Amino acid sequence: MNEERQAGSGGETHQQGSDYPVLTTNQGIAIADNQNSLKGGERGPTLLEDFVLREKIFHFDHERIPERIVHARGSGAHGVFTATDDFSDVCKAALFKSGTETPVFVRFSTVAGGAGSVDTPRDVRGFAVKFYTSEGNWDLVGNNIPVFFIQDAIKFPDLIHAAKMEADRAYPQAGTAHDTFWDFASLMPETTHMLMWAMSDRTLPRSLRMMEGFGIHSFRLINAEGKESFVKFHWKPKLGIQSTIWDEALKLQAADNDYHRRDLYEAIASGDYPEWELGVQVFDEEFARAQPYDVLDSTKLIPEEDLPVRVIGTLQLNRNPDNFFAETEQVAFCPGNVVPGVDFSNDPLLQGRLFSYLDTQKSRLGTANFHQLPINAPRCPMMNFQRDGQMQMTVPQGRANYEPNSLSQGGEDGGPRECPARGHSPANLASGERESGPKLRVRSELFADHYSQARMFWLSQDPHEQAHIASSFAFELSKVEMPQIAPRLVANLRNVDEGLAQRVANALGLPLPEKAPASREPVDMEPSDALSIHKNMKPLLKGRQVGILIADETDANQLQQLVDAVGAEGGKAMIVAPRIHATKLSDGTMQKADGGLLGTPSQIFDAVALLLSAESAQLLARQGAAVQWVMDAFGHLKAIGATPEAQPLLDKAGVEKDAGVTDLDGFVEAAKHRYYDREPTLRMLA
Ligand code: HDD
Repeated sequence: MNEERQAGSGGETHQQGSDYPVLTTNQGIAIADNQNSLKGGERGPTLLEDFVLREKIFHFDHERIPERIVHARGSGAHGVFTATDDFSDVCKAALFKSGTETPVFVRFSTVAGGAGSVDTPRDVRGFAVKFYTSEGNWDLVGNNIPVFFIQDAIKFPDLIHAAKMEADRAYPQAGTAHDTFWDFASLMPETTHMLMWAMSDRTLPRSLRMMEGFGIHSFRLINAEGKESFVKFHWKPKLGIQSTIWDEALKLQAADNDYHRRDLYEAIASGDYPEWELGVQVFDEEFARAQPYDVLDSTKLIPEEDLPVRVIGTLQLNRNPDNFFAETEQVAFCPGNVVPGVDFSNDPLLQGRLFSYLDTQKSRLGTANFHQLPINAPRCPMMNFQRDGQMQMTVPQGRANYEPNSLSQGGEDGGPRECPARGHSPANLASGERESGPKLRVRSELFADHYSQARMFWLSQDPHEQAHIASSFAFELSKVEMPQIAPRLVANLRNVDEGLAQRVANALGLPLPEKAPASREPVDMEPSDALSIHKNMKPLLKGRQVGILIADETDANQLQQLVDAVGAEGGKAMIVAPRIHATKLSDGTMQKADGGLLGTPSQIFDAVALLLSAESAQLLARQGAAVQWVMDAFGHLKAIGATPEAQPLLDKAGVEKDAGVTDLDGFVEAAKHRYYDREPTLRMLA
């Protein structure tokens, strides 16, 4: 238990024999009455001298701090990073020494919405990791997509202004389907590669536990001999990648605003700890020079087929925050926080970030002492001569507040000194590389290729994924009102793939516009399977949730067997019934359900089973909620297992037999998959 928690919950116990500690003001004065303010007479006015009331309301009035300008909506967890491979050939950082365990705090987020927005809009997800290493804090502040919208930090305020709710009308919240975003995107062809990812199911993760993470930029690593390498960081979820589909994501917003936050919290609380592997793509200048793209350009990735990902560690999230505000809200990530052995590249997007985060923390947390907050403080010794400032929490001892000093010669404590051997030395010093030139507001030549990798991404997707991308473009652009925007975007898409552009134009009912001139002709790149979700999904029940619909006369044995079978595979079974508190099973026992049918729609499940008697199935086939429950599970391409008696409900919901519609025997196996082949029979995709 840390000091803050003791201060909050410890203290003197009640004198009248109760176990509760005494409630006090912030000044430690015991409170006699927390129900009534002090009044002049029974029906008289409230008195200003009531310091208990004044202090309580004053503090309440100041509870909120400015939310993050981007990534305001987030969920966090504590965990541990374990180095699993000897990586000293590349990096000298202590956290990578094989077997080393480093505490971490991770915050996942959406980008565009405010702090109170929903968890499942179409949006990029932040994946920020703070490593409390023995050599200081290292923050790897990435996303679940390996590229970014823009190439230079100077465009970030424009991008974010365009993406967030519009300036005059303050909508839409948490979504890019509006004029200003697509106006900006269509005028900035460098966004095209990221748009392809954003319009794919990558922006609809099924769970925060089932998405990849990326450091995006090329960073530099240095080993003990001073040898430098470039690196790209990858987080690979042990549960595989899994996304929802658009209709499901929309309905999830209605079903559960906190879908991802709850999923993360419950998984950790139940001991089903989410895990990722940390992988690296390590390369040198020679490799960098040989590529048809610039490795300093954050709109480009390095295909894993060209440079395999080497796994060097495991991340496990194993403890929920004790307090959302103190930890998840106050955590302050800064890409500029690096440890010896890790350094930056000259990526102009990264360079701008090095300024922005420190600056934003001062504005958000109100003081340059934000590093003293428990969630931000390093877990290794920290000593310097920085002093004072708002909310100074430490009490430095002695006279030494400057350096050099000779106070120790007079018998006093002279304080800490520099340590070149352990200190962080910039990578280019280590290599002696010269990085200077004329002052220019330019980008290097290869940055001008905006389409080769967008095309590679498109060609790497399977036909279902391509249909989702084309349909998302069509959906988002259908929300755009200004006539010049959609044709301009489609004109850009012609540089990615003519078929894609045609499909989007057709879906919008627009004539195909003239192809936009490319500032640099795209080159052909081999498709990469690593870029596809469908090619990388793992058939697992672990981490997934199965909904079991029961009603009166459900077979008690079948129910128990199914719950056990799901649990044996690491899945979570959740029983749903029309009446939550009282379902009479076939053996006469009363079963309490985990959720009522009306409040537990099937979109929160990965697969559903219908354990119904003939009579119940007949009854439920006349209930809209039950029919919708099954219809949505089918429409969202999920496995449906059913007793033969449940057939009337399946029929009413329009369920047609396919590989994902099974009897109870085949259900657990079927539940490990999604049935994308079903989709073309259900809805028109672009
Ligand atoms: Fe950023 C927050 C990720 C470019 C400026 N960013 C923020 C967070 C993530 C990212 C995950 C939330 C951290 C948390 O959970 O507290 N940002 C990225 C990635 C980028 C990127 C992956 C490109 C590769 N960001 C970027 C640029 C700038 C910023 C170019 C400014 C020039 N980002 C910020 C910020 C935020 C932030 C305004 C808002 C809250 C915060 O920093 O702490 O400073």
